Amino acid sequence: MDDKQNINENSKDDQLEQYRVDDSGKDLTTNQGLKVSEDRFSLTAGERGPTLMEDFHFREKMTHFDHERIPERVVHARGFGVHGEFEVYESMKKYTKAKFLQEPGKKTPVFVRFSTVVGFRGSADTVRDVRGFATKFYTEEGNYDLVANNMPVFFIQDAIKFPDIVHAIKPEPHNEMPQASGAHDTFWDFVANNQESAHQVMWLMSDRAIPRSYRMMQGFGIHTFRFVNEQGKSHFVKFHWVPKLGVHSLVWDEAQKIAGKDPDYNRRDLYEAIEKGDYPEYELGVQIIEEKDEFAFDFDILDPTKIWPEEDVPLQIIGKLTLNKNVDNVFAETEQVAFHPGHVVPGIDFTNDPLLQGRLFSYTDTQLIRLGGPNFHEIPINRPVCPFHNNQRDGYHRQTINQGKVAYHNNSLAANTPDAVPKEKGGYEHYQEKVEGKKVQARSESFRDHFSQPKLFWNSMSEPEKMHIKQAFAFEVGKVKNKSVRQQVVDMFANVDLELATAFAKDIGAEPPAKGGSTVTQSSPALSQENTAKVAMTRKVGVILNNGFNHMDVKTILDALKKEGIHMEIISAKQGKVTGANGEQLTVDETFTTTDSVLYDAIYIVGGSGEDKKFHKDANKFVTEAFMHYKPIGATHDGKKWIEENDMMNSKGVIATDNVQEFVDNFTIAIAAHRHWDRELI
Ligand code: HDE
Repeated sequence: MDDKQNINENSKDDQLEQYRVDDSGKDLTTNQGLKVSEDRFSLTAGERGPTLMEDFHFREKMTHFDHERIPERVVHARGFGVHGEFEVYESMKKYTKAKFLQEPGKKTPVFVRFSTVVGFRGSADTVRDVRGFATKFYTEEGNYDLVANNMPVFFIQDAIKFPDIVHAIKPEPHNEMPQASGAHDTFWDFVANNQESAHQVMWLMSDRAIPRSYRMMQGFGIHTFRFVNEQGKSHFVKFHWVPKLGVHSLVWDEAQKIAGKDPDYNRRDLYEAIEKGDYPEYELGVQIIEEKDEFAFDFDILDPTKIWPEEDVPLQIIGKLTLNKNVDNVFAETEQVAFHPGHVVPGIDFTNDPLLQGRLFSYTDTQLIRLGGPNFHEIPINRPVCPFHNNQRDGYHRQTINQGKVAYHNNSLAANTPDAVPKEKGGYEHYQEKVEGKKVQARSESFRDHFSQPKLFWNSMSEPEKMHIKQAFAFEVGKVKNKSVRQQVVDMFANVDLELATAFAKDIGAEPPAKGGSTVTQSSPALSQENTAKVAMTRKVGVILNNGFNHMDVKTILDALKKEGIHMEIISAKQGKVTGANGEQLTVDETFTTTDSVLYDAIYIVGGSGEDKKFHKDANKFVTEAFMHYKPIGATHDGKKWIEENDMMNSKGVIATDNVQEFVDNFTIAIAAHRHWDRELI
């Protein structure tokens, strides 16, 4: 094992390089290194006879294949991992001694895995669900894992309920339906009978549950952790990732269609962005509360169903994460990476949040079954980049060859090494929090208020966001077959907001609640996606062209949009080239058959003089569907007639003009706006 100390942003890549193998151009061998002369026919007794046991190559190949699968993660099975680096903006020395957070400019290699939670490994990306956002920092003091979600609260307050919530939301056991969805009886039965879930359910019914891109969603560590500084002083801390591209979502109809048209939509988006050099960036923010203020809030800061409103506890931006490399092999890296909230470094510690405490047990336990034994830390993606030595030995698939005869402590034969390291020299010391109390199975009264913060969330939503939440409840609870469960859900959410509960009660044939509604009137603007960053960069525009298009103008427009960092795909009736009025040609990227309106952020329709009935119909479908999903639509030249025909001329986000500069400017602004909800509110 190499004991190199000079760790930088390339250290993980350098380490992985030792394990990379390029098989191309090589001789075919067995796993024992024997050259193989025949790989198409097994060894048989005669050309028409039975296969012989003796065929070791056949047996080895088939046996390996038979054992290719490992159990998928019990939750977060479907994920996509990428490499990157984290750079510190501001030293956190005042709060933590964690070495990777001390010096501005310091870079640490990271591996990030994004995921959905509920669906099986082969399920669609764009389902309504929480998203995982797990980051492994390969620091000089060992691996630090920030295992986060894209929503800042959780369904339950105590880890003991985790198997229950997961059993309730996963497909029902008698028929294994529905896949990757909470829209069924057992999930909503769980919700109504575990009312601490109210806050997370509000987030789950919101647009946050259908992110446009992993590049456009936040990450939250959820729990309250501790920062501990060199002097041993502790502060409570919450971690946030804030995407530079802003937080943006799909609309529900679109999300469902994408699930069929391109189930890999979110992973493809991330993969392609990195391949194109559009490296996704997220800033790391921390909210910090002093120990003396532990009880200064009207909620318990240990309760994972609560946020710390950013208006009360400001977010301090301290660094930047850049994702800049796709994996070489999804199984070796993404599937085998093993995260654990208990992987901490000196200066980062836990609190008594009862959800966090249970997670500290679950993650190692799950890796033991999933990765087949206690040596998963030796898998290349999981290995720390700093040295690691101890007396742990043996077990399935052990790779390290520990030399010598001493595997115990204390010893004299190896001068009592490997030896513990005093905290002054970097040994981890658990924060010496004073704890006392009777052993009880009970929850503090301070965890009891389940409805004030959901109401704060509701109050903070813009009108379109509120409308989407109502529609989501109507869909999800509308799928529940059991009438009593539907009614219980209505009655529960009446405690949050009467208007909300009444609205979806009507849609699902339940009794509207007579009374209810939390009295909270505050809102937190930071919670609304309307207040997020809005940029056109990296958005994908479908450009509909037909033969006979105005080449000069179109070329100028496409070049100008490209300069804004916008990506375009030319869509036409047939693959090959499309020819402009003056004979110039452009290459067609996709056809009406191979792609779909839902796969673009915006549609720009140019058309062309040579169109026929079929082209007209197909192009019309793209434009009207984009309109229905509130997307920006651009039209120039022959394309303008689609806008007139569909009566879209004066709609927000529809830019139809032959003035090239005006078109480019306004279309770019319309793309940056993401969606034009005014159309929905009419
Ligand atoms: Fe997890 N969670 N979780 N979780 N979680 C897992 O670990 C668990 C929770 C999160 O990309 C599992 O390796 C319990 C909160 C992410 O590999 C498992 C509880 C948050 C990932 C597990 C929670 C998360 C996981 C399944 C309640 C956000 C994917 C496979 C006490 C802060 C990591 C695995 C990846 C994965 C247990 C709650 C985030 C079974 C018991 C809260 C992002 O160990």
